[in-house]
Amino acid sequence: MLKVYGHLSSGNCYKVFLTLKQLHIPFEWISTDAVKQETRTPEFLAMNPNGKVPLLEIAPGQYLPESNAILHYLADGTKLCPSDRFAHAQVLQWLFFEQYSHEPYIATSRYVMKFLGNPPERQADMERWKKPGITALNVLNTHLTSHQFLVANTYSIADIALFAYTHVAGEGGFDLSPYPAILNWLERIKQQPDFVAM
Ligand SMILES: N[C@@H](CCC(=O)N[C@@H](CS)C(=O)NCC(=O)O)C(=O)O
Repeated sequence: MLKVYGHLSSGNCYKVFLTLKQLHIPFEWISTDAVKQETRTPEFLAMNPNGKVPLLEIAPGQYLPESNAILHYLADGTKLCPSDRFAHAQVLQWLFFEQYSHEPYIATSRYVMKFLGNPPERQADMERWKKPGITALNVLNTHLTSHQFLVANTYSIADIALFAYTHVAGEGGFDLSPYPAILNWLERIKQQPDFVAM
């Protein structure tokens, strides 16, 4: 059975949890709390030298880190990942967008506010992350103004990857009220079969 090392307060880990649930794939969840440094033990570093969750154990000794690589591994060939070549590439486009243009600003702001208590020494970071975070939300909102879902008007792992930290963006100080298309899309995702909240 697949094993997942992760913590459900992390959006990156929640993405994997939601994908497994919606695909009805059995798995064992091994709670691993990054805030408590449980990803930095010698045992964990032997499995993922990058010291981060989520981590998928496919078979004994066969590990896959990086949330969006895990989503692709799980969903490829299923209803959550289109097989059409262009649509498939568009899914990857949004997964890369999430990791490069969205998560580094929106997830990190949430981490500083929710888990570190928004300390004064991180205010310069918070200020620096605001503009690119807003840009990412604008990109999403503009696309969703004319699309029901991110790719091919069908719910996919692209939506799961972007849902994870967008729906809790407020916890990082990003107000979603100026983005009606995002708010409607978040509601559509919550209506999907076997949806589970974070
Ligand atoms: N790009 C990675 C990011 C993973 C990541 O940043 N994980 C955090 C929790 S959300 C973590 O494990 N941090 C622990 C650390 O860096 O020590 C992914 O998408 O999986």
